[in-house]
Amino acid sequence: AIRSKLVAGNWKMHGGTLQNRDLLNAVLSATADLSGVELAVCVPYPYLPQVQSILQGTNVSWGAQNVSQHEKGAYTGEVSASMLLDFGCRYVIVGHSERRALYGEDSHTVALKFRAAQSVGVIPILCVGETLEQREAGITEQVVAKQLEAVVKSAGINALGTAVLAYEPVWAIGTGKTASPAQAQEVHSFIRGRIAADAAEVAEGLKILYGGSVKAANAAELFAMPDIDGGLIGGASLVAEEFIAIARAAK
Ligand code: G2H
Repeated sequence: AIRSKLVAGNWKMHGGTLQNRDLLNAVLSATADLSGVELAVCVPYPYLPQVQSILQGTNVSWGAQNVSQHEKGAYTGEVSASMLLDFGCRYVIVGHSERRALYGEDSHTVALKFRAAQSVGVIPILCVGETLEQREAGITEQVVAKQLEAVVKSAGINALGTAVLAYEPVWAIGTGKTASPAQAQEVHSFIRGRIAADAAEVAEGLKILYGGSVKAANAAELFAMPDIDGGLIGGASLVAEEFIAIARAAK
């Protein structure tokens, strides 16, 4: 394959200094020999220095789960992209459905966050995905295309050359319901095809991760699909054996 796989944990609002240390040490010792798969963890902001000090120089990179669209200023409680860079972040998740649904982030704001990350060299992991209602209404492709379009219009198609996408059907997030490999592949292939129409090389090199109840038991069959380039892993990334097995399934 031309694209190597990426398995990224999204810890969401979980963790603690002691658990983080144990989890990361277990992952590090079990994956040191794993080549050809990139691993990352996206952690809550306060743990960035801890995670940086544990992961620096290892095979696992790290990042955050959100970023301000603003460069700096009077934005109480916000964290800028350059701050993420200060703590060695390689990645930042933008537009996760929980941010869209619970914090009112619209596609325009997500596009600005995407650009803020790229402007300092942090790689955005842009999440897109439809709700159950939208899937049942048969508008999955329109929804995903619209979410993608907002970013492409703002940042330009070539910006996807230094980004990662994650397809996360909202109905599969934290619900234990995973999209079937065929269902996921269908959307991944749609996304890649859409981008290819404007920029074939960008589409060919773009990693599109699948996210939504990925676990050790279903990772291999998802990762075997031609347009699935790894996973964004929530709940299962908090359990060392699960995350390790998922990483191995991406080999
Ligand atoms: C989807 C995913 C990680 P989970 O949100 O981004 O979480 O694997 O728990 O469904």
